[in-house]
Amino acid sequence: MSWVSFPDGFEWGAATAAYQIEGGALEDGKGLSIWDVFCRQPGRIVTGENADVACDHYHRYRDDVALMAELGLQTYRLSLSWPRILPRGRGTPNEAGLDFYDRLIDALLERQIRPCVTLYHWDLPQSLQDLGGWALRDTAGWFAEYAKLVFERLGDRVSRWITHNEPIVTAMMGHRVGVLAPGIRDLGITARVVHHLHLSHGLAVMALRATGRGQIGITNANTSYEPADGGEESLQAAELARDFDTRLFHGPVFGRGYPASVVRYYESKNAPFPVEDGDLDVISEPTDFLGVNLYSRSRIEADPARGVGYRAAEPTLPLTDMGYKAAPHALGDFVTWVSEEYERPVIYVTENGVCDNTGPVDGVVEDTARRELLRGFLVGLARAVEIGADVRGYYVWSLLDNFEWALGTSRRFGIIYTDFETQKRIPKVSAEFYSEVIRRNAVESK
Ligand code: IFM
Repeated sequence: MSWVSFPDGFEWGAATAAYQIEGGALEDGKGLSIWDVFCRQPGRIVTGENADVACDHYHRYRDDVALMAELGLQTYRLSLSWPRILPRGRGTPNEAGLDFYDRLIDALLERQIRPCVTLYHWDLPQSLQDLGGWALRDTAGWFAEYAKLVFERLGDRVSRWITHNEPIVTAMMGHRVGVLAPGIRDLGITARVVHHLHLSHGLAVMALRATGRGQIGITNANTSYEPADGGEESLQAAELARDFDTRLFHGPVFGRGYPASVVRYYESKNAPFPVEDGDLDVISEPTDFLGVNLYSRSRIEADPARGVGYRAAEPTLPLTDMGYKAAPHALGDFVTWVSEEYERPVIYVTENGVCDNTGPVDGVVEDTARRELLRGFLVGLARAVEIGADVRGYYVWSLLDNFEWALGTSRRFGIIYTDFETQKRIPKVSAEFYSEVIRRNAVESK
């Protein structure tokens, strides 16, 4: 048995998102978000649930912060609910909402846990959706105003900010496939949403710079793409997959604009990205780090019959309870790829985790599938650092089992078990494993 170490100063954390854990959905002046509305539309959530209560973190945040301290977390990634702070998305702020985040951040700091705050993890104020949502260019400006408000209010205590969580999911799942809020299926709208999300990111970065303090980046959702075989066709197909999923969301931020193959595809469908003069400069305003979310890999092969020219090949690995390929090497592979592709940015792994629905038996949750896959991910990450990636920290997804969007509470990602009836929390075997990783700043490679 040997241990693989991480660099001194490497930060260990856990991540959550407001709508997935807070509850208190209709309390203290909070406005409705697109998720509050979406969950009430019949058939949208497989379990028929909503997250009005979720993990009840809105009322139990102090206990949850105490659990974080017991785990030894050094940092915690949370997201702000925009409609809790600005019930109508703009205009007069809700003091009670701001006060909640004040108290949460103070509770973290009292325990020496560094907050990392995401501005947007998918819960757009419904009032802004009613005006057109992310398809409307104005929404980017309103996002920047919201960002400025929270930078002013929380920036004395928060030094790590993330503009968007996984804009690809907002754009594609929310507006192209329509399985997440706001449930739209329209390619033209998707192109507008992609561009306005990017624009809003750049405007928020500029707003933070104007305050003269704090670090900021964006978090993208990623899959490690591998050609299905060594043939030239599969190699090219994997590059196309990277264009459509990875470079579309990294390229503009790193000053490379939209990939030509993707622009061609969208224009051929009469769905152009609505780029105006100067937009690409705003979007590529330099950031301090790149947030990497990664859960799995995909083997890619050519498919000339599909407009995009590629498809996912049959999986060859076992699947997790989410249906993702259990690919321990994927995290290190992707981090190495993205580091080389974009000239070695500072990276935080802002989400990585495993869906494992194992429940308690005699009060113990033996989620060994999660533990072993996490171990594999971390060993791969340590190797990626050894060979040159500048990774400064890691946030496991997730602190707690929570509301997994359209899948409700049917899928569990937490290292702490949530009993949604009683709100009892039980740290799982994976939590013990993670605490040891944190203590040693190293992972055992078996
Ligand atoms: O729960 C989500 C999270 O909100 C965004 N990234 C993926 C997680 C697991 O599906």
